Amino acid sequence: MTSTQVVRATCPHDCPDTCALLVTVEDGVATAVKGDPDHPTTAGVLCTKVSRYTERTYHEERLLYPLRRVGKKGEGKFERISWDEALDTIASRLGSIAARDPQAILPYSYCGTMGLVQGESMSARFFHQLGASLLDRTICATAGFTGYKYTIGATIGTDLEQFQNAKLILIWGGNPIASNLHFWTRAQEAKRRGAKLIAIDPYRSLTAEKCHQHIALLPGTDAALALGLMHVLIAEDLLDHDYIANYTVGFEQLKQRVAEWTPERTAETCGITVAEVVELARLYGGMAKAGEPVAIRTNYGVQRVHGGGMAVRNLTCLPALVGAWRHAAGGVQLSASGGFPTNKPALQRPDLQSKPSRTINMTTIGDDLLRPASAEFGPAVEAVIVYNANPLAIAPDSSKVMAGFAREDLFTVVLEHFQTDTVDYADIVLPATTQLEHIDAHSAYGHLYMMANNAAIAPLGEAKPNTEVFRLLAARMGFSDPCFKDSDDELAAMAFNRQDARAIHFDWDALKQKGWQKLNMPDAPFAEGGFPTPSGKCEFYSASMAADGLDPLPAYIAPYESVASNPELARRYPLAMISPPARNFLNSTFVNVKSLRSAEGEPHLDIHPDDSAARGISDGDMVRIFNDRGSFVAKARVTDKARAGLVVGLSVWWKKLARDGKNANEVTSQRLTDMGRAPTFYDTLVEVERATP
Ligand SMILES: Nc1nc2c(c(=O)[nH]1)N[C@H]1C(S)=C(S)[C@@H](COP(=O)(O)OP(=O)(O)OC[C@H]3O[C@@H](n4cnc5c(=O)[nH]c(N)nc54)[C@H](O)[C@@H]3O)O[C@H]1N2
Ligand SMILES: Nc1nc2c(c(=O)[nH]1)N[C@H]1C(S)=C(S)[C@@H](COP(=O)(O)OP(=O)(O)OC[C@H]3O[C@@H](n4cnc5c(=O)[nH]c(N)nc54)[C@H](O)[C@@H]3O)O[C@H]1N2
Ligand code: SF4
Ligand SMILES: [Mo]
Repeated sequence: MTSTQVVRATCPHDCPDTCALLVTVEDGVATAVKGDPDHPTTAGVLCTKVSRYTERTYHEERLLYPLRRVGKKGEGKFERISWDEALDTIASRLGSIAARDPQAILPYSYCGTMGLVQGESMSARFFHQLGASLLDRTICATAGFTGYKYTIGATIGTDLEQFQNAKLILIWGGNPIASNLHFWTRAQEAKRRGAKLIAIDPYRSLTAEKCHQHIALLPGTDAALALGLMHVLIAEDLLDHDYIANYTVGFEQLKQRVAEWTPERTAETCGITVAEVVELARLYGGMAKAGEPVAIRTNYGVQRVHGGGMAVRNLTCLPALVGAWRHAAGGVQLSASGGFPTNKPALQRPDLQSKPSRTINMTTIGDDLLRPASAEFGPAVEAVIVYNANPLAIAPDSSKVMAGFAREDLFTVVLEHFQTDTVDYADIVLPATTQLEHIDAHSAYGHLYMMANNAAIAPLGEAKPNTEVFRLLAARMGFSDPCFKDSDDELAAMAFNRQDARAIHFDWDALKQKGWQKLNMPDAPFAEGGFPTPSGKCEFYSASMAADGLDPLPAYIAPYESVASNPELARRYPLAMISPPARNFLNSTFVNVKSLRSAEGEPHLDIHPDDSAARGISDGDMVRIFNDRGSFVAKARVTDKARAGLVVGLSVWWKKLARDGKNANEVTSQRLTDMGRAPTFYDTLVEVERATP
């Protein structure tokens, strides 16, 4: 007789949707992963990637045993060793480096899992006690978060569960069909109820194709578009004067600032028509004035350029001008993460640091691994412990990242599920459990539910949860604080701060049973102001920005690399390149799952017919994309989905699964955004030519 169980779990991936999963387990084997029909935002639906989760978990290439490198760095040749040998080797190497200067040790991690336990809990405690360098986790969202927080105080906004009631939705720099599916469900419901959907995106993405209107501006010019919209809203008095007077600061200064952003100047800067600017403002302001809920869903496409923080700040000013926040279905949503009172001090124990450590920015890992010791930098990095991340594939300016990880004197440990591009450079590889094999507690950035993940199956092979690896290393390093004995259950139970009214219902044992629990939050968070900014208002003028050396008013910061802002560079590299997520991958996760990789085919480059014709490129040709930083090859798709002057390479491919062993990050740069010290992946000029076979 077979035993069948259904286990409640949570999708761990770096996706706003954080779906509730039901895992069917038959005789200890996970046989199906489905979306929980009862969870209000998941509603029984998963994306293609995670509906095939068992294919990833039981993949024949899963790492099942600790390994030691036997080949050259990058070659990917390893031999099996025991856990004891692996942990002893790591503890002794880290111990001898730490004896000289623990800051020569660097953790490198991001959101391979978004779990609060398997992410930064025991790992953070370990590195804090060790005195290692701190990692500034900037690779995704810090530019926009910073601009958003200067303006409205926290990363909270319109609740996903309200969007179906909006009458106008601007999908601004996001492709939710690929990357925020359960928002798209709501947007479609809004459409059925008569809402208008407008995509603002340089590329006709899967989503832009399905909206009523698509405004294809030049990449990196969103800040200007928002300034132009504010100009028209003010000039045509499409304003909510009462909301402005009561709940905002700096309107008079804003009015002066946007005076110069005429529709003509805006259209010219953004590469769109004057009518597109004026009509969008009239629609947005006019509908708001008529009392209709108007909403903005903005995403990460806006912020991966020099002025990315300011761009998000500018568009975040719009709802307050027109009083859109009065409606639960109005306002703006960038991320819901700021609603969660996660108990980071308890999970991560920064108090274990005996003295402050330096911070290294994960975005500039390429340069930082190659930096010698100096007075400003401190010691050269001698050891990197990578978990929940694949820097060789995802960090900008790849050839530098590769050169850094190829250093013979660098000691590299990678905790992974698979032999990724990064694993190829490891000295010691440790097999990690997947979400089906460990427990975790989750917040989300696209909805407002605290989520639980129960372990559905036993760890495969000798895989261990990240937490267990750091517990075992702590013991070997002689760390005696009792916190290094906390179990995963005990860690999960401290995930949210119950002292905070929003998490008042948090009880780990109950959450494990039920799977989720909504935060206690109002439906319309800023209907009557109450912004968590220093002034308590929406800050058109931000004194904090002035104090931080930034322009306190909305402004336009041009891209580092664009035809308009850098004509000299554009003479050699005239095409702007963006590399947003491919639908069937999640960053570089899933690229090695055959069914998903074959759905994407191979690395492609979308190029406009005018640009391909000028270069003698035909559809299906292999092309080389290059600039001063490097090059990679892809198969050309000649299409007007990419506006003229723009090329698009959907990402993030594993380098070793591409023909030339390279990906789009060969050409991206390590320059940082205006705020948040974030990457500028979509601020890249390139040239494209037919590849010689
Ligand atoms: N399937 C899938 N889902 C994912 C991911 C994935 O890799 N695959 N990644 C996850 C992660 S880590 C994140 S951060 C989110 C990202 O979520 P999103 O930000 O929604 O990412 P995309 O889906 O690429 O949407 C970005 C859109 O911005 C456009 N864009 C590029 N530059 C500009 C610009 O300058 N201005 C404007 N207005 N638009 C621009 C791109 O063409 C693209 O269509 O998605 C998450 N979900
Ligand atoms: N060119 C370009 N580059 C980009 C982007 C882009 O749009 N264009 N997007 C950027 C963005 S938004 C982001 S967020 C970053 C993402 O960069 P990363 O956070 O590095 O994401 P992934 O590439 O998905 O790598 C995560 C790895 O974690 C592993 N993992 C998952 N769960 C666990 C676990 O429980 N334990 C351990 N030890 N490992 C685990 C997975 O197997 C996977 O290999 O990439 C950035 N890079
Ligand atoms: S990747 Fe996103 S849409 Fe897919 S199952 Fe996970 S949370 Fe849901
Ligand atoms: Mo991200």
